[in-house]
Amino acid sequence: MMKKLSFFLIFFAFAMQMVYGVAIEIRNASFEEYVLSDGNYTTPDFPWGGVRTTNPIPQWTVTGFAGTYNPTSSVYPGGVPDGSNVIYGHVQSGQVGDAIISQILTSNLQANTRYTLQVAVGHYGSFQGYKIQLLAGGNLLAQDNNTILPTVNTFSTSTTIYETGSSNAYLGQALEIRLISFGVQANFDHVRLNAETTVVPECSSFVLLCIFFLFFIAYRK
Ligand SMILES: [Ca+2]
Ligand SMILES: [Ca+2]
Repeated sequence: MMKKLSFFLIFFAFAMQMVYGVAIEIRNASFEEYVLSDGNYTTPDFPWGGVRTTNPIPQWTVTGFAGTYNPTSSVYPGGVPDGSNVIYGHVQSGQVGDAIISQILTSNLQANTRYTLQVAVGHYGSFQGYKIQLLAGGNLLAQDNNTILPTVNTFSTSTTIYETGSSNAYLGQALEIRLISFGVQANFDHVRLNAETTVVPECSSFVLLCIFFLFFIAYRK
């Protein structure tokens, strides 16, 4: 009877420490807000084609040259990872630097949490690489610095993981995602950020009580 009870208490003590997984909200995460005809794209300042707009990727801040793009099936015969659109970063002749597409999220960095950032990276044309970064309060937490090379005319998934403990210099600061396209050009789609938080309940005193009780049983034997 005592043995059964002690097993139950051990089980309960572990069960009390729960992991909650949530998908963190990213606005226009699949770049579908702009409706484009097949093959068309938005552009910040390219006078020779595309849809010229000051807001080429809604909800995202564009630094450099980037836009939303609906590729034809000759560009990506297997289709795009999600929906119809992707984004591209580009460098125009005479321009220097990479295109940076960023979004500050409404979620803040939480303690005891494992963050998994996933982004589909597409290889089209003269792909020169990319960086995918997770930040909090403008501070870099983790990044994928060009570790995957998708096969030409296909997408592959980049995964970046960052884990916080009970303390972290940037807790409570706003999370941010940055997608960086080197040169001409990287494509991105289907941005996902998942957070798994380990919740140590307030009744951790109960766990202590369980341990005390187990010691008590062991001592009696
Ligand atoms: Ca999409
Ligand atoms: Ca298309």
